[in-house]
Amino acid sequence: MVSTPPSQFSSEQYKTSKPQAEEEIESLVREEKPESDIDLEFLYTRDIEFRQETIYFIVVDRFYDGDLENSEGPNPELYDPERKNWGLYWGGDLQGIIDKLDYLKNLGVTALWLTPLFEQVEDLFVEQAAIHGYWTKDFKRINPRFIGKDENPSLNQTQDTRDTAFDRLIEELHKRNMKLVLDIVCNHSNPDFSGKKGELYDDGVKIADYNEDDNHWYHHYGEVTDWEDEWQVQNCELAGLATFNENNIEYRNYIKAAIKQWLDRGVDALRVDTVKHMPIWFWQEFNSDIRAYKPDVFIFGEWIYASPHDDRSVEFANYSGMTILDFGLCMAIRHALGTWDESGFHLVQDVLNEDYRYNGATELITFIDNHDMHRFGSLNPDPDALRMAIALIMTSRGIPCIYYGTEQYLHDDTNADGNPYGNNDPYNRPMMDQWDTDTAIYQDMRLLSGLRRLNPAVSMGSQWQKYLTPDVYCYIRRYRDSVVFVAMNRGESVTLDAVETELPDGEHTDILSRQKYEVKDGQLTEFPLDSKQIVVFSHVGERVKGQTIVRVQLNGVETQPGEMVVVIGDCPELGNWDIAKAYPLEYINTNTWFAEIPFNESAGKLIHYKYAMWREGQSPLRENLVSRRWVIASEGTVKWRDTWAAGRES
Ligand SMILES: [Ca+2]
Ligand SMILES: [Ca+2]
Repeated sequence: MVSTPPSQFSSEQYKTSKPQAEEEIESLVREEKPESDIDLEFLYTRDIEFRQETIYFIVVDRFYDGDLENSEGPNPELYDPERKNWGLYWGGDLQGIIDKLDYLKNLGVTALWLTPLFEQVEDLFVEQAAIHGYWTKDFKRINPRFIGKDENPSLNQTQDTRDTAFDRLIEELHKRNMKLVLDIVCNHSNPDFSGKKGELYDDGVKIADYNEDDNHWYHHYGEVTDWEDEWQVQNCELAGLATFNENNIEYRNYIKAAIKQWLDRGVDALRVDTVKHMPIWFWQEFNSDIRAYKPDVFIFGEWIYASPHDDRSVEFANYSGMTILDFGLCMAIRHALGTWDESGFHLVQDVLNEDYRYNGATELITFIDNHDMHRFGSLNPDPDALRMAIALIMTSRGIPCIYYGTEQYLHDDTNADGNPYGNNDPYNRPMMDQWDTDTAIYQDMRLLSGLRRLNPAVSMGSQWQKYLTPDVYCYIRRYRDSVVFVAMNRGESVTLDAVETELPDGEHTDILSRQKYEVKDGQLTEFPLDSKQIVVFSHVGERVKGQTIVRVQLNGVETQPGEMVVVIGDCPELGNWDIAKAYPLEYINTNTWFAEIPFNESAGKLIHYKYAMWREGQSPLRENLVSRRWVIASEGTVKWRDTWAAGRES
């Protein structure tokens, strides 16, 4: 049972609210209309564009110690200045990240995902301190180990005090046009340590306790025992962590209010932990509320071992209101280039062939390793294999996320057994130990991050396989007349007779090696690829320009070759309902069509539109609905995401 707080309808509160109500009524009967406080920007923008970003994921404690004063923290026994005990804090903090921002910016990083920054339990659980940040004590306070010693919130400071290392980090990031991704956890608080469990605080005030749970903030069903049982996965505990009861509105209000405070401080995006362990309705409500509060926040979730073959993770990616980390592609790359599976690049293409299952495959977050699996370098110490894996995620569809230290070949192989699903935690979280800006991967990332921002084919385009064997992989990305061609070879040196590139004829320069190649009739002929070589050509076509650009994505339309999807509407940009002047969309995959539509005349106005399909030799098929409508923002870039309303034969 969820109890109602007794104070909610106290007479005192009622008295204080009465004059306000009278004032509201008065304002309604006044002749002049009260000024609208509805922010119309909310109507214009559905979500932020994140596809050009290059994300870098940092375990804060293991990156750089920029402030020796805070390292001992509230409990000095949890700190190991020698950095020998892997279960203890090693001193990394937010000042350390600020100190290295120029190193990161120069690497091509445009967004930082940091492990959770919330205040953690200051105790050991199975000989581990909460260095990872997933054992939260107070979602409204910062881990004092990450900010200045005198900025510690328990020293009479609260979340409202906005002059901590966290606020300076946000300021320094934004100054460099970089973004911050806050890692959040809604499923659980903290585990049983020293007889305590699930003690939770609201900006320093205790509000819940697993062992005295009168208000039912937690589920009490014990550990998950059957991972195939969806009810258990959603309601039972993971590794003894106190698991929130999402049916309790007080809990939901607390967690949403906490996250909104962090957004107020300038957070740009959220990475959400353990999304599989809460029902989809919770996430739909959460995302709806968060975006109503801050419309341009980008959100992605961790559905562990999500795959295009797993219906439930696909449903989550399509209907929860957030995209997900692409474990499917990650595992394929780990098999192809980590453990050198004999199927090689076929495994990668097999995953991409399933992209039609996602409504937004170009927004999946791609990666090759993280804090919960062997580092890629532990699977395969060959630096050239790592280079290929990074080049692959930085040029394929999706938004790449690089685990800290990858550019320095950072890895510790203690207990690493070569199993791509293996997890040598905590040894996959070593301290950054060098800052060399001349490594091959540092240089590649810098160039490929530039490519992602310069060429829209990489961030928004379709992906087409052009040559595929287990060892050699050539593909292109295409959007309008922009093209990127990528080739890589994990095997012995080869010469390919002919490869289609869709590039314009003439000389093209590999952006990694600056070597020049000749394209004739759209083909590379007698194309040599050394062992472990990567080649990337970029051709940037004309960019779409307009006062307002609407990025339109349509899902669920089934087309045959020769058929084309267009947008028609009641404004000049959409042909004033003349289908001959409709705006064409680009094919991305069998489920997705996309276009950037420039609006000038109709910027700032209400317009009506619908989709239609051009078919050779037949009359066009229009959507079977009256029309869709939208207010076009007066400037900037916005998105529409629609699903085809099945037409009828005319
Ligand atoms: Ca420190
Ligand atoms: Ca749960």
